[in-house]
Amino acid sequence: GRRPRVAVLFGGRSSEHAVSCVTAAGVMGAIDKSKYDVVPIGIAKTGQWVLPSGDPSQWSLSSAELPEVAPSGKTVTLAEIGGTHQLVVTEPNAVPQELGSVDVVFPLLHGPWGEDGTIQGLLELSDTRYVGAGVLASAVGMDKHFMKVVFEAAGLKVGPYVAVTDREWSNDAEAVRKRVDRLGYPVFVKPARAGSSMGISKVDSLDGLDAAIEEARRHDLKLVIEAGITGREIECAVLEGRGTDAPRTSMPGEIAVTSGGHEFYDFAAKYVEDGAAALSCPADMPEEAIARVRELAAAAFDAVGAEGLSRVDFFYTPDGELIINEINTMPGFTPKSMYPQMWAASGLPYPELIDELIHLALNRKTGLR
Ligand code: G1L
Repeated sequence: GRRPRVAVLFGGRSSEHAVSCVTAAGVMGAIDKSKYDVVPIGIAKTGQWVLPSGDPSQWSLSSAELPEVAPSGKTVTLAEIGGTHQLVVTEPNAVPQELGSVDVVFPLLHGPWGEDGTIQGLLELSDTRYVGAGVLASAVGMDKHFMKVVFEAAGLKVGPYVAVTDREWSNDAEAVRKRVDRLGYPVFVKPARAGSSMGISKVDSLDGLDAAIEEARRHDLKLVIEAGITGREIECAVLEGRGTDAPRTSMPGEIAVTSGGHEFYDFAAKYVEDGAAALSCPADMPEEAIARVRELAAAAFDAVGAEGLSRVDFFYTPDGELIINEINTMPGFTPKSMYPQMWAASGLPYPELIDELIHLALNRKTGLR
């Protein structure tokens, strides 16, 4: 039969546009093209969907200029034609050209207008299958506040935190400062919903709090402020089970920040300075703790109702406690990122991981549809 058509959707309006482009390059470089018909679709920073010109598979973050989807004349739209949704390319002064229907979309988008469930909603409305989490899990995975609420309800241990809305900060900043004070310092001030580590700062005393709040509020008017937790940073990769199987978990990994003097694992440590963050997988932990990490990671995946994949991050405290930090339904996904590396170290190489994710999306039971 014909090869399933896989559209790789990347770029987008968020601050992680370039990361998305580099991720798409990694994915497109590893997809088996004898098995799948791959169609790259770029989203320019303007929001315009385009057929990218040039060769996106060459993009990297180490080059002098950051990769970017250029707005172009070749606009892509999803149109309903004869009862099915198809991709159509429109060029000025040319007859619209049908690209045909897409069997599955790989939505490599992060942040607002992509990771928060909105792209997933668009794909639901157009009856298009897609890799990864659905609308609700994507939205919960994007919101560090509701994520904690869901984890707590599922009996997972989360660290002390306060959520701060725009209304609370605007009407009674002093009450917010008092609530934060009860956490003790240091605290981490974070926008509740923002891609990656944008707008996050560590605050060592009340003196720095207001500035950190104002900085985080540039990214989102809702914030979470978390007590600093002493512990090792342990992560686990989760992959949805096939059919009715339980989620599969990788060996846990540990992030060791080895250079650059980053106080915590921030955007620069993750994406910019080569080798600033190193993963050791499997993490050096007792077997019993490894088993607990894997159980908790699968429980977190189920708690938010994730599908496809998620990376679950924990703190492993000196007294052996595992505190969940967050779930990421759209983790870093270049071949060098933590999620693919943890699977590689657990016996599932990047190309096979991608194949498995596409398989899961193509064979997903759709229920309501
Ligand atoms: F499609 C998947 F598999 F669900 C998926 C989607 C997005 C996996 C990983 C990502 N990750 C990203 O988009 C990003 C973190 C690289 C940001 Cl652009």
